[in-house]
Amino acid sequence: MDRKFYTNNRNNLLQKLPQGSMALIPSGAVLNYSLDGSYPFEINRDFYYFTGIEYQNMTLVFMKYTDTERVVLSIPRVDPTQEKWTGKMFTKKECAYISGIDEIVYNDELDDMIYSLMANFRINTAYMLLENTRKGMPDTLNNYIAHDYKRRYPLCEIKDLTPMTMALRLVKSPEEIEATKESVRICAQAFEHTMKNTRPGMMEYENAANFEYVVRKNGGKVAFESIVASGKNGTVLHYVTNNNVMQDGEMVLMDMGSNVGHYIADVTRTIPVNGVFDERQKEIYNIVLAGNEYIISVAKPGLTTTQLNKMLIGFYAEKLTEAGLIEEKTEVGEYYYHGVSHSIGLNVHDIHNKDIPLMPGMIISVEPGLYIEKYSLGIRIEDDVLITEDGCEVLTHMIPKTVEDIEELMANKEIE
Ligand SMILES: [Mn+2]
Repeated sequence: MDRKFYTNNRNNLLQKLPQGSMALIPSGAVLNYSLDGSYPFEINRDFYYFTGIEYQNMTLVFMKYTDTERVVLSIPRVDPTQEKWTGKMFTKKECAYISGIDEIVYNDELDDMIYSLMANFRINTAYMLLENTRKGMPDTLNNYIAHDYKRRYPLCEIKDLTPMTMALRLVKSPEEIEATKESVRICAQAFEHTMKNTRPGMMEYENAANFEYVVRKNGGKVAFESIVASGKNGTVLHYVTNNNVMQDGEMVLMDMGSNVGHYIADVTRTIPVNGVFDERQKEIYNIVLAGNEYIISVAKPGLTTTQLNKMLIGFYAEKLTEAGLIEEKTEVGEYYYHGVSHSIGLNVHDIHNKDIPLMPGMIISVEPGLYIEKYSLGIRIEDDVLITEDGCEVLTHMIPKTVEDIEELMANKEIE
């Protein structure tokens, strides 16, 4: 993306901010898990959306007061000692070049700048990224910063910025759609390589490694911990241990994603470990596939993902009754227990509200599944679709998903 994209995004947010307010978006920090070992750094996706810069300990500040609209980027001073350990740090000039922001200050100058605005009552509301914390876990960095502001500026009201950034990020620009298509292209190649090289006796993690190999070789990263779940493991929605042997006669569910330039493809395919479906597998698989195709055929602007999910449940009620798996329509929940769609973008589960009507330019997953423990069978088929003016376009169409196409692909195995 070039800096026009980021500048445009910032202007859109400035328009939404009320007079007398500021918005504060930290880029994130490197967090330790033990001793001096740190978790891999993940840039805050809102920060990235407005700057294109990937570096810790920066803060983006929007200010709007008395006919003034300002965007200030605060960055750490270049520290030559630290550079010897962790590499070159960004200069002001480099940050300006990437983001198009011209007002850049150092972190030790930011507090005074904000203090003077607050002291003059120019700012009465601060929008921050307020996050849900997991039960029993310490507060997140962003919530900590919000509390700190509340303590230092008790007269300033703290509000959640997320609804405003969500409204912008939900609908993808043409550049973002192109970036997603590039991620899909690499994801598709990685899936094809993995599917071709699946055989009985291999470990689930070998499939994850095959997928990751292709993604990384093409300059991407995996978007989330790969799920490779064979046999009954497939009935656990987020099974990530991936340490079982894939047995002859089982199906293996693979929910894996690529992150290329931070745009994400999130795909699930479920295939027979030995390359050929048996009759029962084929029957259940084709119900899920029909559900996937049905939701793709109805998805269009105006519907919500809650409505799509209800339509899928109605569809399943009929098909599962026909298949003799349920007697009452209410029993669908026995075999299908998640939502059919989520928004996709810079985050795998991008910011989204299930009751917002779909709009052209949104990218969502379509991922029906059926999980039947008594058959040791978990099947999910997930595509990524772009909502268009009157329907949707399947971005992940090139990744085989019919019984015939999967069997044909797997018959041309690369390894013995
Ligand atoms: Mn998904």
